[in-house]
Amino acid sequence: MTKRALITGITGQDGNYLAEYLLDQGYEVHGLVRGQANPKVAQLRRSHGDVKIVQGDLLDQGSLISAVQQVQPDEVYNLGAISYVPLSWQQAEITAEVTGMGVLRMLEAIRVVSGASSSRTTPSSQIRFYQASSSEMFGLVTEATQNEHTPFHPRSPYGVAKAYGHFITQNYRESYGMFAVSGILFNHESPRRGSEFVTRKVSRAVARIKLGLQNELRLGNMEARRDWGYAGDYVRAMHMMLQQDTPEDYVVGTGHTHSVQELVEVAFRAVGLECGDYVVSDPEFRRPADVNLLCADPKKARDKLGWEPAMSFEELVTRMVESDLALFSESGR
Ligand code: NAP
Ligand code: G4F
Repeated sequence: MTKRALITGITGQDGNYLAEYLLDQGYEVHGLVRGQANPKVAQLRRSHGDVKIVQGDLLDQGSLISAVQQVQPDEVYNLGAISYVPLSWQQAEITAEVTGMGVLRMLEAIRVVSGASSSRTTPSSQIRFYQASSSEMFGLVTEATQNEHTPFHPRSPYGVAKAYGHFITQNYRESYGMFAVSGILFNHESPRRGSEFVTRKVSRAVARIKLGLQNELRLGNMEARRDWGYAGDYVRAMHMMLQQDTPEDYVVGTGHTHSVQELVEVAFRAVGLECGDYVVSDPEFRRPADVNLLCADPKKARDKLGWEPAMSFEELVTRMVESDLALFSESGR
């Protein structure tokens, strides 16, 4: 029988890759969108015409219940969030509502529709739930690598909201016997990454500088280190987690860490330029509190899921720069 998936955050980077992956696996894919006016919805219809659109908002409980009732999914992937960390200081309350409370609302929608009442009763239909947890929850780390047992010390309102989403998912699993899991994903990027995130900001700027459309790149904390992987690899891990016999949480990352400085050097090297000639330090892009080091210990995902990332950091950055070069060569601005 054809499996049915409901994806929140379908217009985002991961939603896009996951929809593509699940369609390839033969799924019927439904994407929750807030409004049809969003240009990304039209773009999604053009690029992934087989995705069925369902209306709903993580701020609105009734709309989520209706969406789950309408779609009757086998699997729900909750990728919707306010995901840009700096915005979470400017809009802390709405971040808590969407990124944190939105998880509770989605779990409630599943609980109500599937009739789960307590851990002693088995829900009439097992809708499997994936929560997009984040390595931002680790925050101020004291260990060189982070795994499923590393304590959380979030450094942003976003990280705090994600920690709530993580624990409420665990709680619904334990309280109601739901198949609800969290993937604690480290940073993952692609040519489809939003332009506000540092990798894409860099790849766009390098392409534009190479084409003579821009003459500098202004950045904040260049010492911050991240475990950067390719988004296309990470959506496979999300799917794998929902195919297991038991619901468990997993850390997903490459196990390698690089600084923003290294990212910039690789990106400029890809077009034969020296980064020192173009990069300007700008306090505007520094955060009230930053996460200085993230590096995954993905042993559990490797051993239990058999998941491995396929793309290296250098290849990822080079591909992003090449994609932006093609984009800006075509548009000329
Ligand atoms: P993204 O590109 O920023 O996409 C976010 C999605 O959330 C968009 O589709 C957006 O829809 C949707 N959204 C925002 N507010 C909503 C609301 N009120 N109701 C329903 N949907 C709403 O994020 P991403 O990079 O694909 O990440 C996917 C998920 O993984 C997010 O939860 C993120 O926090 C988490 N995560 C990402 C990474 C990473 O490195 N990419 C790492 C760890 C965890 P609109 O188009 O309508 O705005
Ligand atoms: O690319 P970023 O904005 O990603 P950040 O904050 O790590 O968050 C991303 O990854 C999380 C997983 O760990 C996700 F949960 C989250 O939703 C998002 O996808 O910043 C990366 C680093 C930071 O330390 C930042 O201070 O780059 C540093 N940075 C330096 N200059 C900059 C800039 N970041 C941005 N966005 N812009 C700059 O100009």
